[in-house]
Amino acid sequence: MAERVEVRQSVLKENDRIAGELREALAARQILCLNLISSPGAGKTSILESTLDALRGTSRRVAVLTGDIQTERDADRLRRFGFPALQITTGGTCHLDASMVRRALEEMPLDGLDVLFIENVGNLVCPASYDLGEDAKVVVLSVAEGDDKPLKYPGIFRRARLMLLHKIDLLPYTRFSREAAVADARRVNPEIEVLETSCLAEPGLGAWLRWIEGRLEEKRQAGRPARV
Ligand SMILES: Nc1nc2c(ncn2[C@@H]2O[C@H](COP(=O)(O)OP(=O)(O)OP(=O)(O)O)[C@@H](O)[C@H]2O)c(=O)[nH]1
Ligand SMILES: [Mg+2]
Repeated sequence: MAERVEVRQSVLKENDRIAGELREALAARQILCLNLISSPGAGKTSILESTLDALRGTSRRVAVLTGDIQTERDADRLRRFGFPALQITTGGTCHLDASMVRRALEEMPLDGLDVLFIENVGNLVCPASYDLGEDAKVVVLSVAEGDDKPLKYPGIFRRARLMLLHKIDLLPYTRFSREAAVADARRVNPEIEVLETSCLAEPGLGAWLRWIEGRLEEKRQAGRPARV
């Protein structure tokens, strides 16, 4: 048992080292990196589809890495918007790690990008432990999943900067309490920001798009690191 804990700690340590290098490479180019995490089917790819659709009419340049255990389906969905989208197929692993992202970025030129979106493998547990060099983890909780998730899976809610309460259009058909979900998320992470979104109906994704612009502005004001 003690051996297993040691192996896990050294895997995470090596992951953090690579994630640190990725963070430096992204900071040097002033690229905002967002790591989207949720259970399967909460709506990560749909949110990214609508985001890319909204951004293609602007001067923003973005790219997506999308992780799944099998298939290229999500990358195929995301390529339709004219931005680079690469699938990372993990072949069984339930999360992305920093070395997978580093490998994928060897095939994706970073120069000129404003935002790199990473869609993690659908899973509320394992992806929380792996730093990918992102500026922020974004947890997507769809109202169809139940409002008890922040306390049942606290790790991701503790580490996320933002929670998207998604599929808010389905609220009338569920017993989901947005007040309970937000209160529980803030119990594990008092700083967590919360936005309500839907890809199909009001309020849409406007608040999310404005949040991204806010993070880009934050990044611009912080400037490039002096050393790189
Ligand atoms: N009602 C409703 N359905 C949505 C919304 N967003 C996504 N969906 C539906 O939810 C289902 C799953 O969406 P995806 O975007 O594939 O979810 P995902 O999180 O990328 O799934 P995985 O990659 O498999 O983890 C699809 O049938 C979408 O059409 C929404 O805002 N409202
Ligand atoms: Mg997906």
